[in-house]
Amino acid sequence: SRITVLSGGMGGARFLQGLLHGIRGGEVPGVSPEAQVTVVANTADDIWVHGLKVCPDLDTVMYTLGDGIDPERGWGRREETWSVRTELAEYGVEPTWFGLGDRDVATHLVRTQMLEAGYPLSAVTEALCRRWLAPVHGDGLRLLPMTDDRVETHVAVADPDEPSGRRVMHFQEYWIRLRASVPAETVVMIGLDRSSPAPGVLDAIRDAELVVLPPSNPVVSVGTILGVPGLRAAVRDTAARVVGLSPIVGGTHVRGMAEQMLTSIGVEVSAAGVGRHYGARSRGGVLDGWLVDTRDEDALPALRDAGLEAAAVPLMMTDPDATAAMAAAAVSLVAPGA
Ligand code: GDP
Ligand code: FO1
Ligand code: CA
Repeated sequence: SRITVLSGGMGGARFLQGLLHGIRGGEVPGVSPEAQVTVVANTADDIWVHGLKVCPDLDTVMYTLGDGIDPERGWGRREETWSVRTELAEYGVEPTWFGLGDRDVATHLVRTQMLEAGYPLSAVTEALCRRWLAPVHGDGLRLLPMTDDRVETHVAVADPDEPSGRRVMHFQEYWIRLRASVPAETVVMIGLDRSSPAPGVLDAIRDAELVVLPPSNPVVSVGTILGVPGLRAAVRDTAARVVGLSPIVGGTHVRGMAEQMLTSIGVEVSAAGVGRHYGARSRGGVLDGWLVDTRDEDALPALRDAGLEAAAVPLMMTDPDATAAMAAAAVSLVAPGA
């Protein structure tokens, strides 16, 4: 089996943990335990801080699946220390709001040096994953950036102190410093329209038997991946079955800022709203099936009217077994002849 997952950071990483746990345990019907899983990760969160290139979603997936993640924070390294961050703050060097961990700095130094030596982000990611993924997953798991080109999500918020009445900032500042506590008037993905899929990405979608849109942020994680020119069409046209799982449960996100992002693009903050936003492939969208939480089962008729296979199952990723069950439900929802 060949499965390709379009992932953001924490939500996608947690889903992947459960998916791999289930597959390798032979608990996902119709998927061989040796299935090849390819992750296409969002890179529009990427940010240059203190001269270092930080790739939050790539690193969150890499650390989570390599067992280096801090389980409480859900991002950054376990057993982390913050001396570099503290010293930078002592110098008054901004951004002091960015959580730069000492162990994490080594990852950013390796990445920045390789980029400056001319390696594309995909080669850098492959090199970092030789440490983090190969020992645990062998060649059964591949992590690809959605593009090697620079793409950054920026957010405009109202700011009366600005002559224009608004201030544009990097998405990381909107999330980390403001905690998405003010509405995002506009979300722009700088560079997205002129980016190209990274090597292997289109083939990973075309050659897959199953493409999964995990419970990641539909706007700034999956939305940006689908926004890379050629990607949406590749998903729409692949011979693979395409299934998604809702990150919205009971009318709001489980964590993070999907509610604010969906609102800023005018999409209803509901499991049905997101399912319709992605759309059925039979109607020009990207999905064959859409999984919602049991709390949202009243959305099933509308989703089916929209041309989607739909089912309601427990959708809280409380532990790898629960997530593996979600993954198995997603696979069987769109299994050929389902
Ligand atoms: P980020 O890049 O770190 O924000 O992570 P993602 O974009 O991959 O995922 C963020 C999304 O995961 C949020 O919109 C959450 O609602 C969703 N999420 C987190 N935990 C769960 C869960 O247990 N179940 C579901 N259905 N969604 C979840
Ligand atoms: N998230 C935070 O809430 N606070 C931070 O200080 C922070 C720093 C950080 C550093 C490296 C990294 O890979 C991720 C980091 N994140 C932090 C998570 C990051 O903001 C993610 O992009 C969010 O989960 C939203 O996508
Ligand atoms: Ca992210």
